[in-house]
Amino acid sequence: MIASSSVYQFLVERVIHETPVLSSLQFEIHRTQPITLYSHEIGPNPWKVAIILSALELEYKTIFVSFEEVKQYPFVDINPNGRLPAIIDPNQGVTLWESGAIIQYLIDTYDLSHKLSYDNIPDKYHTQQWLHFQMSGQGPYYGQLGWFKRQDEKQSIAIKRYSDEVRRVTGVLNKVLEGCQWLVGDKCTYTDLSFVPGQEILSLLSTDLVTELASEFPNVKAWMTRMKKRADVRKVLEEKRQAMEQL
Ligand SMILES: N[C@@H](CCC(=O)N[C@@H](CS)C(=O)NCC(=O)O)C(=O)O
Repeated sequence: MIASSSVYQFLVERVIHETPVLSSLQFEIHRTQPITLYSHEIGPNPWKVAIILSALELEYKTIFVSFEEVKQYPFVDINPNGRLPAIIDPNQGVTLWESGAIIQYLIDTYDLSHKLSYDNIPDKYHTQQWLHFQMSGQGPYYGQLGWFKRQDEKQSIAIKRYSDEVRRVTGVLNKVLEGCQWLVGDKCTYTDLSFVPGQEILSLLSTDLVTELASEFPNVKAWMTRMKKRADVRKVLEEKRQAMEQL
């Protein structure tokens, strides 16, 4: 039964993918039941996923889970790592955690017309490369800066280490964006969008750092401004602002 429904799904997707008229209807076909996004009001990682869901025009419902609840049952049945985000996609019977894996899944499953992605080599892998950089560079270093900044006992060596890393990561992005609008090719992809919540969270950590980065790295500033003009990004950032207000 499972095998035949997978074959059916595969055939439907091939027909949709290879038929331009049907390709434009793909979202309607897939948009049967909303995807559940387990999120947090402040933490940036779930909001990366929210932006991709919105950019793909997928219906989703958000469930906020506190940092206490993430480490307990029943949430650890969804994500044994006790972190956010996680998703449940009832349309495909998929439960998934780790924001990079979730984004890749959403792109592979629902971006069949490559609105936010590429299917050519090397662009397909260059977009993945930048997502890995977001996950291994921006995500952890910015997260650690946030953690050390929140402690009552300030560890200046750790704060310096992670502020320097934030500056280094932003510098890498600034260099590659010189003369370019987007990280890969000529369109805004999922990988560009995945950097938005992380860069935005800096304003909660240090206004001085934000001011310094804006003047040192104008390409990153312009890139963020371009993305924050998108309706989907604006909508999600506004949802985050409202969610934080309710805390
Ligand atoms: N690599 C993970 C990181 C997830 C992560 O650290 N999420 C934060 C929220 S943005 C969290 O759940 N923190 C709870 C905790 O640290 O206990 C991902 O990208 O999904």
